[in-house]
Amino acid sequence: MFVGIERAVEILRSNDDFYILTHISPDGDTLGSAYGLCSILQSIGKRARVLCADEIPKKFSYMFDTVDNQEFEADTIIAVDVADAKLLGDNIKYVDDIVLCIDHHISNKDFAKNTFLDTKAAACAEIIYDISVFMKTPLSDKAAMCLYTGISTDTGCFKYSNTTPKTHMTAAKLLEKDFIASDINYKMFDLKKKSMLMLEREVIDTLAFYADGKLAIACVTTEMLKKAGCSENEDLGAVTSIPRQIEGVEVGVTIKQKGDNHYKISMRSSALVNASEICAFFGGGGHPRAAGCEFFDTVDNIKEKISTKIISVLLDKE
Ligand SMILES: [Mn+2]
Repeated sequence: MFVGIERAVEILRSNDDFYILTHISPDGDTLGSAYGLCSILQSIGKRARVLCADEIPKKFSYMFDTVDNQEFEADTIIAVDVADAKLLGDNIKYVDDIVLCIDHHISNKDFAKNTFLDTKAAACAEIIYDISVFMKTPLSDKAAMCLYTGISTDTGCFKYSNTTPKTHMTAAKLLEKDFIASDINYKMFDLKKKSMLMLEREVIDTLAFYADGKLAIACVTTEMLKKAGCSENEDLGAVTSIPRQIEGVEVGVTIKQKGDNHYKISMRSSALVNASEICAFFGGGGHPRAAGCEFFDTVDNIKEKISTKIISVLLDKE
């Protein structure tokens, strides 16, 4: 059931022992929201722990020590930035007990008992900040750093079209706290491992263009990950953005291998095309400009299916 901030806050206030679940392939927003909320709850004397079904990439490790990580059995389960129960990974075991989901995805499936959804928020971390203001809880420097990470990463460092005046005003409030935002943004956006640069070179070689260059499709196979020296669960955000960096490309697609004939698709689009709708056609979802779906098929078949669909959408726009 969709609820407002009052009900969300009532759930947070009236309970004491929380698990905060993130989505799998954790990003800066799900982690920043979870650690930020964890801090806030701990600061008002509650017990809280962040649980992620996947290993957390090292570049986010600075968020670990922002909270007290002691283990305990929770009685209240919350999910943050999780649009669909299947994104919980192994934490799906908690699904029937999730009393509150705080999210900003338009594709949110309302799988929790209560869902506080704000689709205007650029990041879930923006909503966590609103909650802290509503609750009048003190926000520590460390919590602010986590929430800032969420907002910065989900807006591509305030570059994406989801960035609103409120996004900037929230970030400005957070910047009043004591943490070094430029260090976070350097770590999130500029710094890369040598293996990732090698992988980018491989991925550029796979680029295929369709519809007079309006559609670009790139591939990342497990073979390529191995060759470049990347691990299987590497954060592929950098390669996912390659197709849309090319002039003239309205839709950029990255096909990422997950297993034998199992691939995940990341789609990034201009305002011309709704990536969320295209991905929904293939059983996926996401945001209008950034969405994803999954296929059990060969790369050639996937390319064929996706390009046919996107070309027809592009033709409709002409
Ligand atoms: Mn998010």
